[in-house]
Amino acid sequence: MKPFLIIIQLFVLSFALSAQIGRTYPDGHGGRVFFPFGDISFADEVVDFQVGDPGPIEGYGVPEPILGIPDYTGDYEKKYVTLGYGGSLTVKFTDNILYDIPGPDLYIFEIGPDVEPVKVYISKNGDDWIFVGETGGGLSEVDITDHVSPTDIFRYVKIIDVKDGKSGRWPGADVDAIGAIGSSINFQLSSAVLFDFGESTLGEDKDELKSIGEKVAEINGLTIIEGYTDNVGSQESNLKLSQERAEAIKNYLINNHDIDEGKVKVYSFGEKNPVADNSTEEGRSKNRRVEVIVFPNENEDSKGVVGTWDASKWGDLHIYRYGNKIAGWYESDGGEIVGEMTDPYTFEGKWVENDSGKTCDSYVYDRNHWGSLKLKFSKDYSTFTMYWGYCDSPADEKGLEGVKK
Ligand SMILES: [Ca+2]
Ligand SMILES: [Ca+2]
Ligand SMILES: [Ca+2]
Repeated sequence: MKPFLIIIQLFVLSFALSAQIGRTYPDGHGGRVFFPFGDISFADEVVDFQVGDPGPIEGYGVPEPILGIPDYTGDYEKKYVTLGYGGSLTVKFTDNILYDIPGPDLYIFEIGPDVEPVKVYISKNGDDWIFVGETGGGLSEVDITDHVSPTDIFRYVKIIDVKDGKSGRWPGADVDAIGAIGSSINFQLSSAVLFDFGESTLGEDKDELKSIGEKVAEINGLTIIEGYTDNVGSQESNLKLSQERAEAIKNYLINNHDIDEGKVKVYSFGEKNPVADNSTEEGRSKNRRVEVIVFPNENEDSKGVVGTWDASKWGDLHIYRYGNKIAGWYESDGGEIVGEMTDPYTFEGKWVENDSGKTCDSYVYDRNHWGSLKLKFSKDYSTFTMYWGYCDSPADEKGLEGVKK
């Protein structure tokens, strides 16, 4: 029985890690957009929806299809929300956050032939809103740089239809998904599991904390620990308790995992920014929490791989990077690459296509045409040589040469 159990464990581990690897998603208009943290980058909860007037035909004025990864493939699938004329929708990120990175930070996946404009607002707490721009006319990405401070963390996005398209059966903007390109992981820890009521000494159950510690150590970047309480007791005692609990988590992490104390910052918020209703016991329990946000460690090596490459029969290959994680896409057959830099000049990972001519037994990114891929870059990053294989076989077949454009 033992070998069997080990196999299961390895499978679960590799699946959990791959869910965080950056990848590109179709933008609905023929291109692709890279999200450094992959599937978790997208909105997780609908907070508020005010359908516009006139509204869409029945079945399309429902907000939930906007959550998760962009999944609209065409026709009459109900995988998007139609806002209606002047409608507004507020979503929240829970397993990730939005922050400012170089370039665009937020992407609104609008579908349909006409890109109908929406005004975009962001918020830290769901109450105070910052206007960050308007999409439309082919522009779906928003750069929040001019409106925020570098270390600000946002969890809410609101879009409001600007009343451009009134006619037809789908008035207002049609939105498939909202994603944070400038994103990072947000771990939520329940105080009920970690601490006795009103206490700030860690209890016995540390399983969840241990697994978070391993991930924080692996990502190895700036880590922010935020403490929160419910609204029972004085503001002052709640601030103190949330500070002590956040400190307890910090001490556990730096004492038990390979995490540099200088990279960990602690903030206490007391009863501010509740995630649930404080008038019920269930809600108060959810509000008693510690959130751990870890920013990726930017690796300055191998910057030269980023950009557009002329990859002969693959067409243009677009490569994006975040830390050591690499993702990209190429023009032929819906091609996509994903993997990491194993040294400053070597990419190792996978290619995925719609129909490569050979079908694999398993799936990568929902497709069973894939294989192994290695790109060896020249020292000045002007060219690369590709090595590849089908499915699980090693990348030992010499393939095309790429030239930086
Ligand atoms: Ca998410
Ligand atoms: Ca930015
Ligand atoms: Ca959708």
